Amino acid sequence: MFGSLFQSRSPNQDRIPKGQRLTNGFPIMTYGDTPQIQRQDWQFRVWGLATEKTFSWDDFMSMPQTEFTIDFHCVTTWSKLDVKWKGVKVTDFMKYIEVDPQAIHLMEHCYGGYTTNIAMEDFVREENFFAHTLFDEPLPIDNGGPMRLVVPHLYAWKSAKWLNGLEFLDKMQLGFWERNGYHHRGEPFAEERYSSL
Ligand SMILES: Nc1nc2c(c(=O)[nH]1)N[C@H]1C(S)=C(S)[C@@H](COP(=O)(O)O)O[C@H]1N2
Ligand SMILES: [Mo]
Repeated sequence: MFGSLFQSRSPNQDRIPKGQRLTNGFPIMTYGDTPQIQRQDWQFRVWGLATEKTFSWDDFMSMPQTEFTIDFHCVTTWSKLDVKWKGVKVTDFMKYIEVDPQAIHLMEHCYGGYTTNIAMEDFVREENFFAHTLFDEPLPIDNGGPMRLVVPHLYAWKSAKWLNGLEFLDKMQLGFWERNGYHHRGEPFAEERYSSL
């Protein structure tokens, strides 16, 4: 009896968090206008509790490049499996900057003004990337091109599109959606959808 029950489940069932449904397309989720930034004009700055430093597109291209395939979960209940990207691992990028040990949290900043916050321990993980390529094509502007962050283990609103800066902080501050009712962390398998603060 249990055998047939389990067989009727799709093999990917375990990869889909509770309350989520599979999508085959790639829905575009953007609040506000889409900033138009060319690669040659793109700049990326770190500041706050880190030595201030600005990186160009070429700086990022000279860092180690890695391909990765991940599942992507939006809090509005769609999940997309096996999304293929290429970019710079956060753990590799961290070798190029100097962070004060007091920094325990970050704000992700974007062209257009979007922000989202993330704890240091959620940010510096092997599976997190600055992504510039999606399914072997330059990252489309609607998906955050030229460069976005991808944080697979949290809801996709933490994967900031048109990323242009990281502010290192000694305490948690809330980003755009987090100030507007969403959870400060946003882990899909724990269904951390809405704020409990
Ligand atoms: N700058 C910026 N980044 C953003 C958003 C946004 O509105 N602005 N939306 C977030 C949300 S809610 C989701 S689900 C994903 C969607 O990424 P996609 O449009 O590539 O599917 O981007 C996230 N990053
Ligand atoms: Mo989302």
